[in-house]
Amino acid sequence: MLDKAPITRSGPVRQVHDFKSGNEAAALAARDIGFHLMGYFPITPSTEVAETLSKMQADGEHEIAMIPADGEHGAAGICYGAALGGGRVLNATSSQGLLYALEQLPVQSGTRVPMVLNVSTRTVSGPLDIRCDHSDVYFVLNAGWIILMARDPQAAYDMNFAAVRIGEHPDVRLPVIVAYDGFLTSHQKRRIDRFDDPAAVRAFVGEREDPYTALDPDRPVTFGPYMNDPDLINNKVQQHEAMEAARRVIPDIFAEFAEFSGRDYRSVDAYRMDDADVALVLLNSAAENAKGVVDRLREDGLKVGVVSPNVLRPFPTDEIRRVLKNVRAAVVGDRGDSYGAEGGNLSLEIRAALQQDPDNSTLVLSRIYGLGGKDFYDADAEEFFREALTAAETGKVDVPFEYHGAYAGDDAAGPAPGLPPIKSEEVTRGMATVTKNAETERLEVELKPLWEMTTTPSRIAPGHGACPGCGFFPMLRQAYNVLEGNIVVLFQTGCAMVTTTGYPKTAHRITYIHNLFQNGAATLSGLVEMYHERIRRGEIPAPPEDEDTTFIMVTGDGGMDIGMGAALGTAHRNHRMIILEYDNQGYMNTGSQLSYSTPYGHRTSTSEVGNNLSGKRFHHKDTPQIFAACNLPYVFTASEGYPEDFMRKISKAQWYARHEGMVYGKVLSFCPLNWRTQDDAAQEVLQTAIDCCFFPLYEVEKGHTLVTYDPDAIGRRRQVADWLGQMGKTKHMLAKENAERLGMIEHEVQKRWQRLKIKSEHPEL
Ligand SMILES: Cc1ncc(C[n+]2csc(CCOP(=O)(O)OP(=O)(O)O)c2C)c(N)n1
Ligand code: SF4
Ligand SMILES: [Mg+2]
Repeated sequence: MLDKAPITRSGPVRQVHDFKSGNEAAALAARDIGFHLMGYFPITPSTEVAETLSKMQADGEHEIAMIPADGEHGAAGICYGAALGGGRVLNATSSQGLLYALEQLPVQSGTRVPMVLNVSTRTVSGPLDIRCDHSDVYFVLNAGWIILMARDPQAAYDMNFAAVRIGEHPDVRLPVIVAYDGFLTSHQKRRIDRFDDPAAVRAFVGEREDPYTALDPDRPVTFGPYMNDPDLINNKVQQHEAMEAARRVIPDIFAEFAEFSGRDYRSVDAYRMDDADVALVLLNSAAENAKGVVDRLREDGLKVGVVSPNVLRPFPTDEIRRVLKNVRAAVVGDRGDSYGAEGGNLSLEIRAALQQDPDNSTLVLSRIYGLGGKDFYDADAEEFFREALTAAETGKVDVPFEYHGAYAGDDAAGPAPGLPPIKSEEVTRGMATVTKNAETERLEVELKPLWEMTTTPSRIAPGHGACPGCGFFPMLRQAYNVLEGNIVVLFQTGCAMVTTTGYPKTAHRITYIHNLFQNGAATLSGLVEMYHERIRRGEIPAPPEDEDTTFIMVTGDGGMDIGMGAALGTAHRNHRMIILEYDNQGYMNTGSQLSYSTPYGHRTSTSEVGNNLSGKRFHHKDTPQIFAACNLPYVFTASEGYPEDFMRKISKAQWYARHEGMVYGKVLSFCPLNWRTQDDAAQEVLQTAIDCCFFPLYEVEKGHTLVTYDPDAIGRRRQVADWLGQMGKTKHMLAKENAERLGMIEHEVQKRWQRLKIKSEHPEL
């Protein structure tokens, strides 16, 4: 909490050294600024901002309301709504997350609602790669947000303070992005100085003042009215003027910040540029690398320097012209291509800035470097300088645009083959026989003995990158034992995807597709329809009856948060496919953040446990009931701990997907790493989850619910507390001070179980 001590503005404020990564520094700044609210959704490498704040919140270090969104689009909406309420708002994201939020960004800038968004930059998909480049932040250049660049953890800390002041300036009133390099800055710890005088910080950031808020009953306001020509274009003139105002305001705020902190930022960072003949222009951490090379080349008498904008929007045109005025040649390195434009965005904008200056004749070479986290070494900077020196000497540019240190690959040198693709005949062994009971109209399944199933080759090859004990693979193996014929799988992003396909290898011996986990269901539904359409047109052979290809989307529980909209759309259209969710109760692939399926009170890296907080604060999502409400032909729950039950259900799922429409199945799937158990504890933990009725096994077939395992009926009912005591992530719930929380989850579990049993017992339900 900030205290109310008097403040002093003379000279740098009291500060302490710390050793922090860029993400941690951004989180510290958020704490020190005292934002009202953060709306967020995890994505590597920015997740740590929310995680760090979550831990701090649990320990009572700040009072920021932390709202876990259902996806970045939701997070952006939460932030926009909160900012309309007049408080200070924060978000952090990267890559696909930024793109998923993109649609909301112009809404916010267009209605002039300030907030701060930290972007830990990462390459955009596809293919998926989690490491740094600037292709994500380049996408938002047209979003109307101010964009500040932060070259190291110190700058990530500092720019957050500047961002609040710049964005909220009455002449500006725009949202602000602070962008720092994923991993290179977000994860590398460096020494930083952080403020140690809360009252002075409070005085520096001041109070947010909004001309209007959505929370003032005395002054109702219409935000975002429908607007047409000519008002819209006039409105955009105002938005343009706000950016122009930012151009004036930014140097003032930077100067104030310099006085406050002792750290002097300019719109353009110019290193040894006073007499430079050639320059290298780079963004963020690569520019820092290049400074060492400048020092070395200067020792050889070469007049070189580095230029690096600290501000991308508004683009510091005048400063760029000034700093490059006497430079004969410059290499502009872009960590992101504007495909087809013959230059990355930075080089295009620098060329445009110089072209407007009649006194400038700097030759510009555009180079694309470091995509997808490709390292940028001293040797790379040196090569750029040599190219610029050659251009300066010869007075001409031989290669205006080029990819640096990369090539288009060699068709002849494809990846070494792994196991050969598997043929449908090899895996169609009749391990499950599905028949319809004429009386009940339900499907019945007869399974071959388990030992016989071991002879079925798997559609997934041995060898994957999952943790020992991971439950996903036994689950998939069980499904593949009984599924017949040709299968096409689509995996949404998550552990199962990441651990089975690391280029150039794939563990899939059948056709596999990846799409991001917000849109897999829609993607697969498109493929399903193309399959049937091409059969209808005679372009691909019609399969014999009962032998249609089966399309399965494999998703984690997280995918059923962010991807819920696409999945529900798919369900309502009733495409002939299966959605198979392995529920490990969290976003495990990104380091165990809470999903909406995470049970109440469970500890995750965004629902931390401390003196002030005790795990997740809302109950787990009842996804099977949501899909049941879509009136699908078949919905089921299962667990890899009950193979025969699961295999019966997945066989029925295939029948329904072939004959009637969409199936959804949720399978409780063991995750020893993040549940904090022994690797071999699956059987015990899953059994208790089922026996305590937290995870009931049931199916909803043509609208009729049937509990397929009733622990009450066979005297195996256990307490929820027994299950919670088996996992490190939940042990805290058994502490005396958490008795009320324990009661809440017990109550919820019992309530849902009772309803289910009533449905199961009633012939109409
Ligand atoms: C739009 C977008 N936001 C966030 C991410 C980061 N991300 C990738 S996988 C994942 C978690 C997936 O959770 P879940 O579906 O439960 O699968 P699990 O990792 O648990 O296997 C997240 C948050 C992303 N790739 N794209
Ligand atoms: S984190 Fe969990 S779900 Fe992911 S691979 Fe490891 S055990 Fe499996
Ligand atoms: Mg999960």
